[in-house]
Order: sequence, then C-alpha cells, then structure tokens
Amino acid sequence: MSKIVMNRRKLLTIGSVAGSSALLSGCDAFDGMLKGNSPVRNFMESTANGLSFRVQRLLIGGHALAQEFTEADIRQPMRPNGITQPEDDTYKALSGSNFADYRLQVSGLVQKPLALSLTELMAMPSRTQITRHDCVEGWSCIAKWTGVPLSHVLDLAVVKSDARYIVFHCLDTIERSLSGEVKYYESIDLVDARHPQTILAYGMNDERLPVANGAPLRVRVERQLGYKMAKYIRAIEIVNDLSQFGAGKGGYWEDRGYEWYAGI
Ligand SMILES: Nc1nc2c(c(=O)[nH]1)N[C@H]1C(S)=C(S)[C@@H](COP(=O)(O)O)O[C@H]1N2
Ligand SMILES: [Mo]
Repeated sequence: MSKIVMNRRKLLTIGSVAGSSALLSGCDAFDGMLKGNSPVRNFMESTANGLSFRVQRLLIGGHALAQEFTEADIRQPMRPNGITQPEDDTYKALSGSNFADYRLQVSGLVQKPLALSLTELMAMPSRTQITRHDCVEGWSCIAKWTGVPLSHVLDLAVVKSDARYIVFHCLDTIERSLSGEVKYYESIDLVDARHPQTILAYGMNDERLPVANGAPLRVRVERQLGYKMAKYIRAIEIVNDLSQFGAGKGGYWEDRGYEWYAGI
C-alpha cells in the first residue's frame, strides 16, 4: 500500500502544487502566488485533473481515505470563502427560524424521494473527521467536520441502477448579472458520493455549522478541491447526465472553466 501511495505522490508532484498537499499549514500560505489566471496555475490545474482522475481511480481505487489530522492541527477557525452570507429571501427566512423549516430534498433516480429535517439528519449515524480543505486559490485550512455519511442518505432513498451522479442544488445566488441570477450548484459521481469520508456536514469544530461555512448543510468530499464542496445545500438530485444543469459542465465553477474532477 505504501508503495502505491509513493507512486501516486510521484505522479502527482506537479498536480499537488495546485492542491497544495502536505506543504501548507495556515490558511494564508501560498496566497498571492497562485492568484489570478496565470498560465502556470492553469497548467497545474489541468495536469492535476488529467492525472489525478486516472491515477487515483486506477492505482488506489475509489475508497482510499484522505489524510485525517488531530485536534492539535486545528490552528485557526475555518476560513470562509465564496458566498458567506446568502442574501436570498428563502435562505433568510430559513435561517431566521434557525432552520426549523429546512428540509433536504432528495429526488431524481431514487425509489423513495425524501424530505429530511435537520433533526432527522442529526439523528442518523454520524461521522466526525479532521481534514484539510484545499481551495484552488492556493490556501488550505484544517477543520473538524461532523455529519451524516452521504451513502447513508442514498441508501435510505434507494438509488436506481442507472444513476451516475449526485447534483447538489444550493440556496445561495453566486452571480447576479443582466442575464439573470445564478445559484451555486455542484456534482460528484457515485464513487465519491459513497466514499466513507463524504458526509453531509451540519457541524464544524464541535459547533453547529456557521452560516459563513454553509449552514445548515454542506458536503465534504475530502479528496477534492474546495469548490466541489457545496454549501447551503437545498436539494440533492440523483441523475445519469449532467448536461441539463447550468451550462452543462457539472457545477458553477466548471461552467466557467474549472475541471469537473478536482481530485487532490
Ligand atoms: N453554495 C456554495 N458552495 C460553495 C461556495 C459558494 O460560493 N457557494 N464556494 C466554494 C469554494 S470555492 C470553497 S473553497 C468552499 C469554501 O468553504 P468554506 O466557506 O467553508 O471555507 O466552498 C465551496 N462551496
Ligand atoms: Mo475554493
């Protein structure tokens, strides 16, 4: 096993710079170096994606765990990024009543569509993990996450055999332009969805998930870059084709050029 990991590390040497594996400690490390639309960064990103998808799936399979850390490694509060305070009326109404009326919708290619309250989600089996979040902007942060494994929710809904992807629909509007409002969305495949560290998190650093970090519910997909980890999740839809959402690339940032498979 360690030999395989070594091989993977070697192969991913270039790619890991974008994901900043192992090298970073604080949130601000690398800030300023990988900003903007630099050709170096673009090269590293595309290399990381092309390599990591093939290498991760072929050499280490779908279920290798991302590194987990200890309490002592949590050196600062989780840095919020992207939308940190949704201005949407629906969101404001839900947060105004402390998410008592929140229901996670689970629909699409399932035998039993679900609508789950936070109380129901929190009563399900839970997993807690201390992991490092790597943003494509070049910073990383270690935090403790608690939530229900996505695989558990998928089993309750009974996923149909032709399903391939999970789409996360979010409550926050990330873009307001002349052509309209765009809500954040993301998607992962069923291998990542059923990964043991993929959780729907409602807790962070032993407290309820703060609004800035995605309350009431955000996904953790620990072997992927930060933009894959949708915050403010309203619904999860199980599908076999991503072309019908947004511009068809599988996520808000993917529709703007980022790779769909952001493995690190
Ligand atoms: N709904 C939603 N999810 C999102 C974003 C966002 O703007 N809206 N930003 C993404 C990006 S780029 C990152 S790095 C992480 C940031 O999570 P954090 O605020 O907990 O640091 O959330 C991701 N998920
Ligand atoms: Mo990010």
